[in-house]
Amino acid sequence: MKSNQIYISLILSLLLNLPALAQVNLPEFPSAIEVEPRVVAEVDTILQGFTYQYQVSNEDVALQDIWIFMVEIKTVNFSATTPFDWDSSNIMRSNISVVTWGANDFPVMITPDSALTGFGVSSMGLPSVNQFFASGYIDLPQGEFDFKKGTNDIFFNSVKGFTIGPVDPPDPFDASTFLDTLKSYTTQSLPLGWITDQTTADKYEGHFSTAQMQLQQQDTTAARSELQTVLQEVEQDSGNVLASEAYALLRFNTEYLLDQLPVTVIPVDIDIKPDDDPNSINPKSKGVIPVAVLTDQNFDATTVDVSTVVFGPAGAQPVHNGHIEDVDGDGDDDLMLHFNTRDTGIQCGDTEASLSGTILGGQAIKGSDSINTVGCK
Ligand SMILES: [Ca+2]
Ligand SMILES: [Ca+2]
Ligand SMILES: [Ca+2]
Repeated sequence: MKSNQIYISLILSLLLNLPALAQVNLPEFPSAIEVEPRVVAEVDTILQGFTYQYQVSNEDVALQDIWIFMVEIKTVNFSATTPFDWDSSNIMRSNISVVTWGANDFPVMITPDSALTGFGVSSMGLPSVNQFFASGYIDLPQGEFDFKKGTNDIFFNSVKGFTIGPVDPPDPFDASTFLDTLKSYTTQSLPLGWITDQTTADKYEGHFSTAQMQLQQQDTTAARSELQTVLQEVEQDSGNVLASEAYALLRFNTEYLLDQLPVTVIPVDIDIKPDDDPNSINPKSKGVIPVAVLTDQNFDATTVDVSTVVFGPAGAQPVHNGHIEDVDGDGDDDLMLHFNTRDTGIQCGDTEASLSGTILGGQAIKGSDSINTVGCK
């Protein structure tokens, strides 16, 4: 261990652990708050969870170098990466858990009017509004000190602000409560400058309120659609009216919420080979298989988004845009589609084939019909 590392460990332990002494005529414990930290956080998805990357800068008006940077972490499952010649450790005290980065050497401290990247956290935890703390370098005098109230507490003797960091998803999960959290992230982002204007904040709060109302009315499909709109808008707003922090809060929490909301699938009636029963299919045929999507009192087949439709185990796409006709002669309009047999993936011995897709507006549909494979010897 380098001597300066020992020194840092000593000061960290002083900052964290020493009881206040009530003696007179001792040198005061130095203040570590003469720093002007600005923190920019960006979040990316990885295979399992997220990476949080922090850029820490120290404004030119600062009088001290930043040599300790801490971010609140609201989960126990995370790992940290550090800039060159910095160390990281985890501290849990008084219900606040932080990852702590400390500079090992003078040249790597964040001097006034400079910035440093490389502070990273990987976690399954979702982005939330978390505190950060930054402390200035203290040249400790020798001997004992007079501890003013809190000066031996790094959570006190540091400059605090807000950034984003991971939080465990709520357990048990309640979608409406989660939407309250999303609304509060929107509200908190405005004064922090992560959302630049009230109109944008109101827009997102409106989406979340609407989704909440739709869920109360058991309309999961409408709520999902409202949340998909949020995902489209955060992409458009990213970098102009949304800073990276608000983008991460709104996007990744909305995506998480969508994952928790069940996709409802409308069951539809299909008729494979409308003129045929049983529906004989030769899997080796170079021809097409006609499939009708039928309209009934609960479902209008003319609303099907043909571009989304797939048929058979291999998911064949229709060979044309389909046409509307009353296939079954019951007086309402049905949708007639054709699929190349060889694209369907239907194999000898299969007894059923399914068609799926969505209607215009996004709701999923699925229907199946029996088949009888021939020409298989
Ligand atoms: Ca048929
Ligand atoms: Ca009908
Ligand atoms: Ca019909």
